[in-house]
Amino acid sequence: MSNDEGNMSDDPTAHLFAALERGDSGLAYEFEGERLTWADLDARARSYAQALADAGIAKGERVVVYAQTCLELIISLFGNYYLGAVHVPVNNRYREAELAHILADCQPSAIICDREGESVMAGALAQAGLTRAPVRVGIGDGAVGAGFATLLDSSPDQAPPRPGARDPALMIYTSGTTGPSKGALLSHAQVINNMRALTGLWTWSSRDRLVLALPLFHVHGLCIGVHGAAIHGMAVLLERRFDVAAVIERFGEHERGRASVFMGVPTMYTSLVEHLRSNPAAAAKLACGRMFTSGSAALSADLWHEFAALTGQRIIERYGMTETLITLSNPYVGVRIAGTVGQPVPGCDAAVIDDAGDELPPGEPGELIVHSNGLMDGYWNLPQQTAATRVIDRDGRFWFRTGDVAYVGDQGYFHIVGRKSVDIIKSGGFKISAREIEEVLAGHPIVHEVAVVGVPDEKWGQKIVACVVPDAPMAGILDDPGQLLESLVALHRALLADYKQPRGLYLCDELPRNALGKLQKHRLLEAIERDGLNAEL
Ligand code: MLC
Ligand code: AMP
Repeated sequence: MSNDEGNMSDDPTAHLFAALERGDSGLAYEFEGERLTWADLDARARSYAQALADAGIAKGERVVVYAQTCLELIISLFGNYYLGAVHVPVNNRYREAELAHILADCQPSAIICDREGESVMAGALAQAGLTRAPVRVGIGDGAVGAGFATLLDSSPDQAPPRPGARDPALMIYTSGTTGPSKGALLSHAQVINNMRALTGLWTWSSRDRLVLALPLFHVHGLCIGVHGAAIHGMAVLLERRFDVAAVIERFGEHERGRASVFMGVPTMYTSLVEHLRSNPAAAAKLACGRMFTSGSAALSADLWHEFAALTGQRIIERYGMTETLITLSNPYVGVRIAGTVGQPVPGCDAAVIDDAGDELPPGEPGELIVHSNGLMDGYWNLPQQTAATRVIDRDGRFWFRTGDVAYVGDQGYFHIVGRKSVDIIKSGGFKISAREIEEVLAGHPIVHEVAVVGVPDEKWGQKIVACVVPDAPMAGILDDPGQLLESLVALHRALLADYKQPRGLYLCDELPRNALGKLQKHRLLEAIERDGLNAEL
C-alpha cells in the first residue's frame, strides 16, 4: 500500500514525511553500493537538523547546497525541512559569477559544498559580499568547513516538528529572458500537493523502484523524483550522472531489486534509443519496466514511436515549469498520445489565450496559461516580476503565463509548439538565457555584435549558436572560423556553465533588424538553415 492510501491527516506534510516518521525498514536510497532505509534517512536528517540548529541556523533561513549528486544531498534536503530552513539547490556546473549572483540574492546562513565545488565556491563568495559569514559544511575529505559526516553524530533531544504546510520549502533558481536567474519560492504544500496529484495519476506505489539519474537541483529530479518517491515510500536507485549502460542495468526480469520506473529528459531517450538499436538484450531489459516518463523539453513523436517499437514502452510525456510544477500529463491508465503533453493534472488547469487575453478554441495556437496547485509563492524579492507572470480570472483564480506556445488537439490533449520568446533556449532539458551568453561573448575582442540563438537539434532539442558580426579588421579570423569559435568557447568556459556553451558559429555582416531597430532572431534562424554554419563543435 502506498503511503497516501492510508488514513492520513489533511496536512500535506504528513504525506511527505510518512515513510521517514514511521521509520520504515524498507530501502529508501541505493547509491554507489551504499543503502539507506527510510529509518536511516530519518535519523540522519534529524541529526543534521539538530547540528545546524546548534550552529545557529534558524527557521526560514536559506541553506545553499552546491554539490554533485550524492546521498548527502538527500539527507540535507530532509534535514533542512526538519530544521524549517529553505533548501536552495544550485546547479553544480555553475561557475563563479552564476553562483555569486545566487549567494548575493538569497544571503544563505549555511552552505553545503563538496570538494569538487570548493574553488568555484571560494571565488563566488569573494564576489558575493554576504552580509553575514555563512556556516560552512563540506562533503568529502578536505572540503572546507565542518565535515558533513560529523553533523550526523548529533543526537536530537526530541523529535523535530514537521514544517508548516505554508512554510517555504525550496528556492529553485531559473533563467528568464532578461537579467540574472530568479529564485522561485515554493512552499511545502505546493510541492507536496502537486506531486501527490501527479504521482497518483501515474499510480506510483511503494512497490515501485525509481532510477533517478536526473540532477537534484531542478524540479524534474528533485520535486518529482525525490519528493514523489518519499510520498509513496518508494525506493530510489540514485545515479551520480546519467549513463546509458547503468540505467539499462537497473532494469530486467521481475526479481527483487529491479527498477520499475524511469524518468528522463528527451536527450536521455535519444541516447537510450541510439544504444538500443543494436542491443536487443538491452531493449528486453527495459521492456520489463512498468513506466517511462519524459518532460522538461519536447519529446518528438518519432522518438516516442521508436522507443515503443524497441521496448514496448509507451512513454508518458508531461509538461511543467519551475514556477508552476507539473501541470499537464498523459495518463498511466488511459490514452497516451505521442507528441502531446496530455491533459491537466488533478488540481491544475490549462488554457490557450491570444494576445488580447481571450481564450482560443481547440486547434488554434497561442500562449499557454496554467492554474496550478503547485504555483510558486513568487520570485524571491521580485514582486513586480512575480506580478507580471500572473493573470487573474473572473473567479479570482491565479493563472501563470508560461511563455510557451501551445494548442489543444484531439481529445483535449495539449500540444506544445515552442516558446513565445526566442531568447529562452532549452538544450538537454536545461533552460538557458540567450542574453546571458550574449553578454559574455560581447566581451570578446573580435566581436562587434553578437546574437545567440537555439537551432533545432535532434539530440539536444536546441543547439546553441553564436551569430557574430566581427569587428574590423576581420582578415585572418574569417579564414579560420573554427579558431574563432574555439576562442569564444574558451572565454565562455571561464564564466558560464558548460551546457550554455555555443556549439556553432554563424558569421554575418550585420544582425537583421526591423525598421524600429529591433533584432529579428527568426531571420537569423532562417539564414542559418539556408547557409549553414561557419563552424561547429
Ligand atoms: C553537453 N554536450 C552538449 C550539451 N551538453 N552538446 C550540445 N548541447 C548541449 N546542451 C556535449 C558535451 O560537450 C560532451 O561532448 C557530451 O555532450 C557529453 O557531455 P556531458 O555533459 O557529459 O553530457 P551528459 O552528462 O550526458 O548530459 C546530458 C544530460 C544532461 C541530458 C544528462 O544535459 C542533463 O542532466 N539534463 C537534464 C536537465 C534537467 O534536469 N532539466 C530539468 C529542468 S526542470 P564531448 O564531445 O566532450 O563528448 C524543468 C521543468 C520540467 O524543465 O518540466 O521538468
Ligand atoms: P524550467 O524553467 O527549467 O522549469 O523549464 C520549463 C520549460 O520547459 C517550460 O516552460 C517549457 O518550455 C519546457 N518544457 C517542460 N516540459 C515540456 C514538454 N513536455 N514539452 C515541451 N516543453 C517542455
